Amino acid sequence: MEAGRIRLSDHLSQQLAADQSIHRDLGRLIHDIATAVKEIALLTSQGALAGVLGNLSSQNVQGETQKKLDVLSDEILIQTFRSGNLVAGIASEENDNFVAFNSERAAFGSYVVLFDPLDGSSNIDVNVSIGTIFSVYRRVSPLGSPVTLDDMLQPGTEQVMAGYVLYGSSTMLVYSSGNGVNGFTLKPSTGEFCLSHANMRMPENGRLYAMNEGNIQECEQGLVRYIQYCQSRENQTGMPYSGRYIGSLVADFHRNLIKGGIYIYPSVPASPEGRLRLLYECNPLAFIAEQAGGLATTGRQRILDIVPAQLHQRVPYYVGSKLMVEKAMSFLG
Ligand code: AFP
Repeated sequence: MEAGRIRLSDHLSQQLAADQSIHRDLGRLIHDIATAVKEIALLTSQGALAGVLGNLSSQNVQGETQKKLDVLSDEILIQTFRSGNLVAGIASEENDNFVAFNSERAAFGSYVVLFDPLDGSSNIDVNVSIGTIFSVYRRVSPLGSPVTLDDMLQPGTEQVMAGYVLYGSSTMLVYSSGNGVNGFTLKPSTGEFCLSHANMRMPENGRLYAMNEGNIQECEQGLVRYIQYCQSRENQTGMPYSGRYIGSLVADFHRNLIKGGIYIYPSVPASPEGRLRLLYECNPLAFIAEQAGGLATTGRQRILDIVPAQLHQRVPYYVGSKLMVEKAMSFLG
C-alpha cells in the first residue's frame, strides 16, 4: 500500500489481530506515547517562539545543566503515563530516582517505562535534530503494590517494547514490540502518525561512521586502529568511509538504521564507562537495532545481556550495522 495511508491506530489493530501474543495494553501504550510526543514535537517546532529554548538553573543527577525543553518533555511524558493507568512507574534520565505512581489504579499497571525525554540536548538551541527514546518492561513486582527498583533494573532482553521519536525535518516514531521495526511519520495536516517505513531493516554493512573524534587521542589503541581502518581504503568499499556525527544519538542512529553505519561512544578518560546511559539510551536502541538485523555491544559484550546495577549506569556503546560492529570489535581484542 502507498506510504502514508496506514495510520498508527490502523497498524496497531492489524498487528493485534495478526499476533495474539502482543498484549492489547501495549497498543494503548504506544498510542499514549504518540499523543505525548506530538505535544513535544509541537514545542520543538515552535522553538524560540514557544519560549522553551535555553537552560534552567538546575542540574540533573549526572551534574548536567538541564534545558527547559528537557524538563518540559519529561513532565509531559510523566503526566501521560501517570494518567494512562497502564504504567505503574517510570524512570527517566532527568530524575534522580524512579517514580512510583501512587494511585490505586496505577498500582495495578503492568508496565514500567524508562526514557530519555529529550536526547541531544546540546542541539536544542541550534535547531538540529533531537529525539525521545523509550523502553517498556513488564514489572516484576506484584500487581497492586508500588513498583520497586528491581522493576527498573531489568536486562534489555526483557524489554517488551522500545522505540524513539526523532524531531527532525519531519517527526518520526519508530518502534518495535519484538516483531520487527516500523516507522511512522507525523502528518502535519492531520496530526496523525502514518506508516512510512514498514519492516525496517538495517543494512548489514555500511560506509558511515559516527563518533566524537575529538576524543580519539584518548581512546584505546584498538579503537584508534579501527577508526584508521574506516579512513583507509582497506575496508570493503575500497574508499574511506564518511564520518557523520550529529551529536544526537537518536539522529545518528536513525541515519545508520536507514543507510547502514556504526555509532561509537567509547570509554574515555573523562567518562571511563562511556557517556551514554544503559537504561534510557543504549537498551532501547539496542532492541531496535537487533530487531532490524543490527548489533549493539559495549565493544566486548552484548548490550541487552547486561544486568543493570544502577539507574543511571553508563556503558561504552557500539551500535549499528552488524558487520561494522563485528569488525570494530575485532580491533578491540
Ligand atoms: P543528552 O541526552 O544529555 O543531550 O546527551 C546526548 C548524548 O547522550 C548523545 O545523544 C550524543 O550522541 C552524545 O551525548 C554527545 O556527546 P558528546 O558531546 O560528548 O559527543
